Amino acid sequence: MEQIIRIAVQKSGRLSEDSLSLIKECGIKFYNGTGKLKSTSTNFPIEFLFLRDDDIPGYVSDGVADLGIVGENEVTEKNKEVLTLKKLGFSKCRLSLAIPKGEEYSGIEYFQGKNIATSYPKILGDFLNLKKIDAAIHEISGSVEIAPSIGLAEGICDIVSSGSTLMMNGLKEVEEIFKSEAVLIANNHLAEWKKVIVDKLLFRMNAVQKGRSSKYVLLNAPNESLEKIISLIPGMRSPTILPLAQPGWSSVHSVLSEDQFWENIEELRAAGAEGILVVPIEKMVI
Ligand code: PRT
Ligand code: ZN
Repeated sequence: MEQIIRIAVQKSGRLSEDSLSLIKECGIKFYNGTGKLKSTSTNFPIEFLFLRDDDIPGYVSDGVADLGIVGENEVTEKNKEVLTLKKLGFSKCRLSLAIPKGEEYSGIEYFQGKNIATSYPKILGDFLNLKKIDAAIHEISGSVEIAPSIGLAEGICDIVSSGSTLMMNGLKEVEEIFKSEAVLIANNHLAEWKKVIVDKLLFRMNAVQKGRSSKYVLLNAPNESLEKIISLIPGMRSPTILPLAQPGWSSVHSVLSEDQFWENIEELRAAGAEGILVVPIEKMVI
């Protein structure tokens, strides 16, 4: 039998686009026609299952899929036995408690004896237990935000990203109970040959992620300030220094994180750097 691993990704929704572009940036080619539920890569031993995100932790823990890309909120809520291999840095959001805007919020005791509507009964239940709050959890699968206005519950616990859905529904966020982003999960009992393929995939994902967060910087500097400039942009091993045609000047090439770049830009300019170019990096292997 051909040795191939299976990864479950969301069919359509907030995770799909970023999941598929990460895989494509790893150089993995596949056909993803609309309505297709399965697809096999043409240049990497991997098969894709396109599923609802709610089902992904279960499929991975059962071993129907070896890997999955899903939000941490779903992994924790479904409480299945899976390994989290890697945080992927997209689909960031939080799970929060919210109450009607006009209500006064005194602290978590506000929820004592109250009704809370949510699609995340496990995460909410664990949080309330920890805080020793006795509240009734009403599990509903969608449109949680309207629960207070129709009299179903006094508060809600739902995913928040920009906060505009809460605002539009006359609610205010009062407690953040869980932070989430997309993660790569794996079955707990992968065969050794599957682990080898998973490691290859992880190696590529790491190279893509490092590339995304780093920049290639080129600048011109007078030779007398090279020492100072090198200390500001030390790069991977050390920067490349090339002489310019104009005597007394050099071109300095280095790699640094975008944050580092913004932190050091003023000092670089003060040290005499000019003609500064910042170029994206596609992949980076250290
Ligand atoms: O059909 P399927 O079951 O696969 O998808 P789904 O509808 O269950 O999930 P989907 O695609 O909406 O979200 C997938 C995952 O994206 C979630 O499990 C989270 O991990 C993550 N994510 C990131 C979000 C949000 N941001 C988000 N804003 N999931 C949901 N929302 C919703 C939230 O429920 C609320 O209705 O957006 C609204 C709040 O957004 P703001 O920006 O108004 O605050
Ligand atoms: Zn879902």
